Amino acid sequence: MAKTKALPIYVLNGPNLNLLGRREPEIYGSATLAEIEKEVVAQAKTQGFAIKFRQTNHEGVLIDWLQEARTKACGVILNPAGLGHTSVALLDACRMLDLPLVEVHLSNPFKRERYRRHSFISEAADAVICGLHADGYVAAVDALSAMLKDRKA
Ligand code: CA2
Repeated sequence: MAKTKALPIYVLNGPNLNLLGRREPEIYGSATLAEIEKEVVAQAKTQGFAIKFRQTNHEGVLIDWLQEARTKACGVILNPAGLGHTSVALLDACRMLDLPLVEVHLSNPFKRERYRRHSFISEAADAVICGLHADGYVAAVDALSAMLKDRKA
């Protein structure tokens, strides 16, 4: 029987995260998104997973990628950025995933403004990691990898 290639983990990033590393390092850390991608790819490799790492400033694009993930990914790591606090449409797309989902925030939203304390995405996420800066993405890879290996067992 032909061996099927394992599907990648999708790492999806929302609005403004393309500017990471240039402002507010005390809140978000000093790594750029490109540096985070490198770390995530390296960590995933140690766990035997490939990564598709993307960022968009557009809600609809993020929804398209989540819909794509349903058939093209084995799991999703999502930093919804500001959309996590506002978007029911993004939550609906996450609910339709039927794949393990880890929500990541670089900062700790609970330490910040009140309006950042609620995330729609958390209602659909299997795990939420926040406040670890770039290390949170690496932790998310480990968490997702453990969930995927549990599912297989
Ligand atoms: O802590 C996170 O990862 C956030 O998802 C980042 C969002 C914020 O609205 C959420 O409350 C928490 C903001 C992303 C903005 O990204 C930049 C960070 C620093 C410099 C430029 C952009």
